[in-house]
Amino acid sequence: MREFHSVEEYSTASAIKILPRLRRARQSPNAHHLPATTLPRVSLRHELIAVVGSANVLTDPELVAGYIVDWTGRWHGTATMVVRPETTAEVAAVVERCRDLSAVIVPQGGNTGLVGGAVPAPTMGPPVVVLSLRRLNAVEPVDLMAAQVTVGAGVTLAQLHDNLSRARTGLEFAVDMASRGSATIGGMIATNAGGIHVVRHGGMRAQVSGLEAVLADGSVISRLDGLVKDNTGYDLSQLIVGSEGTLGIVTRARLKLVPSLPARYTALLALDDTQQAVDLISEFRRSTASLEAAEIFYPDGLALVQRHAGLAPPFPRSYGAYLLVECAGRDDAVLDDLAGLAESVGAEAAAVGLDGPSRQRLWEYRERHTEAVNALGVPHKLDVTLPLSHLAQFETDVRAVVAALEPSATVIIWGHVGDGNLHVNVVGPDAADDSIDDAVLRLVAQFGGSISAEHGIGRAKIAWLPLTRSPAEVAAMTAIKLGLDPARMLNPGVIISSYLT
Ligand code: 2HG
Ligand code: ZN
Repeated sequence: MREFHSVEEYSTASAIKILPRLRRARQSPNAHHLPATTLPRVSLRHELIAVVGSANVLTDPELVAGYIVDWTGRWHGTATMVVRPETTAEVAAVVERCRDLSAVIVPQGGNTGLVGGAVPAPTMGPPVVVLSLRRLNAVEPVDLMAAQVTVGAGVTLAQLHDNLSRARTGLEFAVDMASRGSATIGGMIATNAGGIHVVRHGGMRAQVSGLEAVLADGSVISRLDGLVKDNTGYDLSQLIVGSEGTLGIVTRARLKLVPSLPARYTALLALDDTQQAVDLISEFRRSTASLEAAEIFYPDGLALVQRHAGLAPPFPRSYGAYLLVECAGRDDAVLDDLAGLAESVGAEAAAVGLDGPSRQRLWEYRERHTEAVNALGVPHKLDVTLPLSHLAQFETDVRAVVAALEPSATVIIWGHVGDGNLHVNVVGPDAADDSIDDAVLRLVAQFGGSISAEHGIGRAKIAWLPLTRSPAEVAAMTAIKLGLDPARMLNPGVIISSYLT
């Protein structure tokens, strides 16, 4: 492997001049229909203080501010207060008090979501309580026999990874992603988060053995027994996975673990285009079991990340597309897998990370895209999946579609190529202007794709749900929502549009 050059060989690029962030209000197309309550806010506040204590009911606008705007700045709203319970019983009591006083609840984990699903809408009639789950942050001892662990909803992904690595059980949690430091397990379950290992292990849904959740009537469902087989009616845990806080509030989860794989190597391959990446990965997947991640990005995104993060270029010249591949296994046989792939593109077009720091340097080119784009302005984020057979054509066409509508827009694309999942980020159009979103999502539907791969529907994509879900499916989802939450108290205006009810 020594003939492949390392990433440190090239000089450091200068830092990007960061443009000021646009922070404009965006009107929600989905006004809430509950009648405004006449009860004074103060009684709701007193009721909630009685449950969680005054230190955990926030009404000071400065303290509330961080809970009512999302990370991109595109989604923000108003809240009467933020409440921070510590236990499932407290969450249930908060839900009951809110129900009795006709307040609505916006559940929130690490607030790293990208579709506005964890922050309130700008205008809601009734009092709005942001219910932060971050204090439910216990990691219980690993169940070695079952290879499972039970954690609180507020545990961050990084906390879980660190905890498992310190426990030295030989087990790890399969899901990983760039927002690991802040994203919470509860939020990741609510959005059915994907991340970088879906190609091997699946997303959050595949890792959830069962969960505990508080429903809109304050009742608690708890499926934390860890049974591998359980055919006793509807799988309520899986119904709540991906429901974005609209059916129940996740408080704890029992997660499946996978064996840690000590041999782990990463390669960055410089390619001509998306089709070459799709072809390489499809063939590689057929011939090896060690593929752990297959990520794609493009020269414009790479240049942006280099300037933003002050990183040296990975190759002496620019290429049409970059494929980051990680393989993991029990021994160095996985290095042969990766070496074969690298050799197929030629030594000059492959950089290999053989140890932690060099792998990390390669991952930075990929993982720092989100922050680099955010530094340009408030992005339109379009997380989409396509059939692999159409991915390359979509990547070409989507650039043309955006350029035709908004020639001055900056389009940066990256994603999880092994999953057919691209993150189309568009900076330039006003945050309230949906015409780019509309054109991109219609193109996705034409190609037989899905308008959300791993980020969810939230408030951002509600208008386009019928593009890729049939009327019968939307009606069934609405019936489930109204069956479990007839007053539409849990995260109103997310996933299910209020005009359908
Ligand atoms: C990623 O894969 C995340 O980097 C975020 O899903 C994508 O910022 C985005 O658009
Ligand atoms: Zn992603």
